Amino acid sequence: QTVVYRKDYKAPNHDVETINLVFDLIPDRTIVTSTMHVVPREGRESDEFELNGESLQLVSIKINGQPSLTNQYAMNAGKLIFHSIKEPTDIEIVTRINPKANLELSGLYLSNNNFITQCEAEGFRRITYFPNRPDVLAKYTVTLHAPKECKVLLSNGNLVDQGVLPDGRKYAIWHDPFPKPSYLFALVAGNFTVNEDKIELNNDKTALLQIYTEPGNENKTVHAMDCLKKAIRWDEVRYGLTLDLERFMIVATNDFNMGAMENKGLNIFNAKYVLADDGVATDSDYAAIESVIGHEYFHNWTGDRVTCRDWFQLSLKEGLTVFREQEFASDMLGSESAKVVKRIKDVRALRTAQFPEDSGPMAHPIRPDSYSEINNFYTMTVYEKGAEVVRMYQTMFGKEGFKKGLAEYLRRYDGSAATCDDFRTAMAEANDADLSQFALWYSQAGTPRVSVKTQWDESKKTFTITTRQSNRTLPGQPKPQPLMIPLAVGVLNDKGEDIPLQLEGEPLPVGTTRVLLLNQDVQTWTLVNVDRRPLLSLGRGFSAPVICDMDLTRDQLVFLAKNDSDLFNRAEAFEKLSILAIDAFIQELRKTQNANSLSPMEAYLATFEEILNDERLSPAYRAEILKLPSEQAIYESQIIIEPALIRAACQAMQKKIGQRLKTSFEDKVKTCTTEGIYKYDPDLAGKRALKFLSLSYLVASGNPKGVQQTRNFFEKGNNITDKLGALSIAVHSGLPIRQEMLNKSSIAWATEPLLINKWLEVQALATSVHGEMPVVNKIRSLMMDPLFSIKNPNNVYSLLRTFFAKGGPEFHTLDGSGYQLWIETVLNIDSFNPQVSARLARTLENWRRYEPRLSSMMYKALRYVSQQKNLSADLREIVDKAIN
Ligand code: B3K
Ligand code: ZN
Repeated sequence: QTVVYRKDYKAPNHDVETINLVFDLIPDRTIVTSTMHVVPREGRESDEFELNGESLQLVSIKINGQPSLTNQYAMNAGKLIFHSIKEPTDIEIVTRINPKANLELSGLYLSNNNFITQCEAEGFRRITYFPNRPDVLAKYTVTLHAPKECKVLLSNGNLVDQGVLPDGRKYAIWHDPFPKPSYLFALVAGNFTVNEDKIELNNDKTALLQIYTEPGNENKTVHAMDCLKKAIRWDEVRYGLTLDLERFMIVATNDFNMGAMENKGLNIFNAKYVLADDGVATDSDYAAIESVIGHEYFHNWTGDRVTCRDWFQLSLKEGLTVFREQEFASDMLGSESAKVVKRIKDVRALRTAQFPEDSGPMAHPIRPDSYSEINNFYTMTVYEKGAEVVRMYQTMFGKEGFKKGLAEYLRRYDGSAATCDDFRTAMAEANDADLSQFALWYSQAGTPRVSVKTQWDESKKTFTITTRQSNRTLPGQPKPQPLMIPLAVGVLNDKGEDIPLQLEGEPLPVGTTRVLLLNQDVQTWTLVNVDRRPLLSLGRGFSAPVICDMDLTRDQLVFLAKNDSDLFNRAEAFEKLSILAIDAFIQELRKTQNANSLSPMEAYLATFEEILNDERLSPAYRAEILKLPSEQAIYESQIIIEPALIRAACQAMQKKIGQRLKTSFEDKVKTCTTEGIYKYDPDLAGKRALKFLSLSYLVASGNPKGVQQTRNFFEKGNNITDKLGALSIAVHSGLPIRQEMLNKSSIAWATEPLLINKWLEVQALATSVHGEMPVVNKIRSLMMDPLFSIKNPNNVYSLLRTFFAKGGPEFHTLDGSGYQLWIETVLNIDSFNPQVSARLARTLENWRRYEPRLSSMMYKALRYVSQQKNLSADLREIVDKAIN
């Protein structure tokens, strides 16, 4: 397998100043005529002009209008190389491609007979021969010729002309004034309807906003349009960044490998991040749409105007844009407590998905040093840890300092391709700071650990905080160096109040939350005038992507969970308590296999109840904090993962809590039931979340009224949040009514792809019921259902990826049937869509952490796949890394 190394980067020999593309769009034989104006670069290494191509049929080549001679170029291993381009030259290349046969969904493909493109990272080479690398930026003019049934013909930039060709076909010509890398090229042609609107920009220009969807969905784009307008406004207000286009288009499709794509002026979205109404989108979907619309829009500056020099710099645009998206979503939430809920959710996602990645076989720094398939590196590390690294600049320099740094970065690199170092340097210089040590965040993989010890000296009234950072040594990596870590802390007195923080040598206290800037292995800070017993609140707001270790007793955790003024850290303390409580159940179950006699400790239950009934805390916050840690989060807390035991412990805990706090839960179900027509609003969403949280505890405890209410919400709910919330509880708890509910929904939801995915996902999380078909078999039969298509990534993610990643003991069965299904589906999908098979395959990569009986079968499954010939480069990289 070929591996690409960051250290091998070489600048291209040539620039492509302009490219003129003409597409004759026919589903199984599209002709692409590309004319490039190629200009040699000063100081180039050679005169060779290198283009990439994949799955292309070459029709003809002309150089400066003349048919080319075969000795002018060579073709090998996916490359077309012109031997000697010494002068500015026009090269015309005609290729033929087959969009209909393109099931990889990379390049030009069909979705429901509409033409769609996806070019990041390396899809453009499947359209035409081109230097398909992000540091070659060209100005594009695109002409589309299409059958007359094609109602809509789109590409990037501005519409120059459109009409009917002499043969009756249609045409449209688009010109994008901004130079862009080929991965940002897009084309859409087919039958769509459009919802359009206008926005006045802060430069007094007006931009046209359009959202294209398949017919029948025109009423489901109101929320997305609203989000787009908010995102445009937010970027103006917060960062002074204005939309630079006359029109901004979004197209929704049901066949898409990932979430969405930021093609300049023509974003293409997975329909699930665009379409919303009370019948198809849950509260979480509404929130996710806002984030993804924001994310892709923000790429217009961070990604499109300034792009990446090479794919190792991916986090330069992704980490930064995720951070911007998170700040946007947070600013859209009115209250502090709603913002905290968002932060808790983001951090939970980081811990349950990125931390394991960072300690497993795919561990890589946010700026990787090598890859064999770049599509495998659109990871939680590059995106989410990358965003945390960007956030640390803001933590260190404040919002204004960050804004200055961002402006400086954009000023320096506008219209070009930059590196992570360029960004860091711009930040440092704009803020007059030395960030050389901070560079380590880009080169060191693994989650750093910060162990903290504190000591209070009653007589001297000092409180000493000692931090020790340690970073895991990774095979083949240099010994890790201490990082620069901004650690936000507060100190509570024995009444639970924040005390003013005054460091030794300071004349006065400075606030009650402060950022300690760690930069050595071991460091000590001494606070003075601490006259009552203090307790440290560590890593407030998750100020750095590290694991903080501090030996806290149960009582101290209870104290923090009840009193910490930092709502994020209250949730942290409560989560630690929950893990302790579940751990006790796990220990006990390991011994007795009987959970009936178990009961969580009183202090835990009392804290739980107090928070549940604390009306000063928003329902959304209470729902988030009182949710039992996910099984994936519990896996992270265990030395050896035993899925069955962990599931049993969680169920037993839920049952006990449900029994003990019955009255409070019943009260919440009642008071949090939202009346009237459905409206998405974070506060109402919070109420619904608390209602379903309460209901899930009640149902877990076998409460008949809870079961009845579950049925009612499903039958009578006037929105999908209620219906799906109820269905999930029924299926996950194996209630007898679940089958009837599933049948009803399969009939009611059959014509709506978004709902089919939800229907599949719910069943991937089912709990099997004694005497009935095991869930693995149920999954197999769902794969035969006409509602499921293995060719559709959303279907595969909803059913199979959910099952492999979150099925717990239903997937990790001792008879190996889950792993057998994994092998079959991974190999099957790999034969037509490697990006999806590779993503699916990653669900077994942390096999080493599971109990021996399971881990040996997991290893065998991975090895079996790795022994197959003809694996895609994508899948090969994942399975080989996993077993070696
Ligand atoms: N930049 C795209 C991701 C492309 C993934 C290619 N395998 C979406 C985003 O991050 O905005
Ligand atoms: Zn992105």
